[in-house]
Amino acid sequence: RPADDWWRSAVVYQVYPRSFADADGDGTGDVNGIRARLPYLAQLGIDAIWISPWYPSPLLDGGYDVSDYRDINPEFGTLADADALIAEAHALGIRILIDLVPNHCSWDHPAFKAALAAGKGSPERDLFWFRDGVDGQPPTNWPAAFGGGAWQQIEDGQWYLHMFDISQPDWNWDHPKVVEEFDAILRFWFDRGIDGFRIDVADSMAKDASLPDVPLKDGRPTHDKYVGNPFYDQPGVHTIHQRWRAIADEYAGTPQGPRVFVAEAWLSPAERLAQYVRSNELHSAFNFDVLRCAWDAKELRQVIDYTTESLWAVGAPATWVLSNHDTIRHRTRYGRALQDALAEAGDVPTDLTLGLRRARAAALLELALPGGAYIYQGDELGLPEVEDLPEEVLDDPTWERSGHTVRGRDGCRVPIPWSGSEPPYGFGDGTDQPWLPQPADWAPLTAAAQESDPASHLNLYRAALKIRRAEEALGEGRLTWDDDAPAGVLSFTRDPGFRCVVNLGSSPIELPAGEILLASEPLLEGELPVDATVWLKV
Ligand code: TEU
Repeated sequence: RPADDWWRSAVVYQVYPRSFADADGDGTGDVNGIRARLPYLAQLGIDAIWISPWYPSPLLDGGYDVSDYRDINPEFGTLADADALIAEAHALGIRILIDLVPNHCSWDHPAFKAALAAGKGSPERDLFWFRDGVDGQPPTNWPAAFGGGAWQQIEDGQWYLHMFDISQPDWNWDHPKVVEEFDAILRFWFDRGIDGFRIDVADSMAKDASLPDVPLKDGRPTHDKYVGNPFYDQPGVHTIHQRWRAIADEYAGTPQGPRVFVAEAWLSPAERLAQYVRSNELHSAFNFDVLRCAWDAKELRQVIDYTTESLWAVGAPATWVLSNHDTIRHRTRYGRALQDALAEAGDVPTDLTLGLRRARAAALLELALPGGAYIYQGDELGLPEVEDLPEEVLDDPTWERSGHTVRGRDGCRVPIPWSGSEPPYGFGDGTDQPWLPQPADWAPLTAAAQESDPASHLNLYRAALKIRRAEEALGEGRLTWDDDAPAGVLSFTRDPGFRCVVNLGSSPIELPAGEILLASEPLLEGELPVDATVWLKV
């Protein structure tokens, strides 16, 4: 594949730095932990890693509350560690994407502190959304993503806007200083050698400055991204993205090639998402529609078709996501009757054996589809959601802001089990316990335990990624459905000579002809069992 186009069919591994690997034993992951695990990632066979925010931050939203965009959180390491990581990853052929959080910063950011201190009407306040209220009420009825209203009142009576946590004030993107500041941040990291950015809530920076209220839904202001929503998917975001694209393109002539962006924008239908990946805007976008989809052949096929068609129509590659740090891990989702990706952890009965089987089948489906694929750390180990974290350790702001009614996203952020038979499973040296407790029954899930078992989840991923690299067919090119496949079966070919068959039905099916490359379950008597995928050379 052409070197400059690596991102069009890349397999990107998401590192959540706080929970990935802890080199200094303080119970929190760090940059040197990532460095130490680079050989593991190279052996896994991924093309790139995307590192969730690693900047200085009070970690009130796991680092999505940035207090300095040009440094590394001292809990995670130093800029020198980051430089070393970038160089070492590149030497192994692994690209590095980092997270840009442009919608908001932390209330610890010096610019926000200055705005608070400078007072009403000051130029410092103009960098954010400070407004007077109306009769003691906030300026609009906008809801915050983590519960409650989106405006916080301060001592002098003014309110500031925070679409997420109260600790995350929204930048005012109508202000040229904000625009210029982010230009400089992009260049700072591109010059340090990173290959691109994942853009956090890429559809949110621009706001309708006339500040209209949003409609009510079930008696409460809606957070829906309806067309015309005053704080999501406003036309102004595209002006910002075009500007960033021009900056990334300045690096096209460098040995590393052009720098790239992937948008995080939870927008449906895919035609809306496609607006973000037009040729002069961001390069690609997470397609969350498969993640939201139940384990159902018809539904999956529809999603695969309309997402590929919408993205291809603007020349962008398709992308596929099964899990991330915001959603219930898919092993758990697929083991539940209720498969909503954003459903609360809790008392829905879950069959984790079924979930694992489907996660194996889903991995081979995802990795056989055209375009880019994302793997969330620990998914290659088949980790389930941790649904029984004690309330006193819950850290996600949704827990606090919902008045302790929504447990939040900690269950997919539990530190990775690397080795050993008990916590901390090689996450750190046990000097300090991991920042979130790991389950007592994770010993069989450690990377070390799975290493030597050819049938393990880890080895399935390794085998799949090895084949994906070797098979010319598994790039970004089209797929062709086998329309005569039995009901409940997804079967498609990729040219040249590759077929993927997923049995989501209720009984085993006859294996199609071809040399078996890989299967998610043992194949008996020429049959593909239920909840299994096979890759064939045809
Ligand atoms: O998430 C953006 C986003 O839309 C989330 O509100 C998502 O819908 C929710 O987490 C699902 O439960 C990004 C980051 O991925 C998330 O971790 C941050 O908390 C958020 O932005 C604010 O920066």
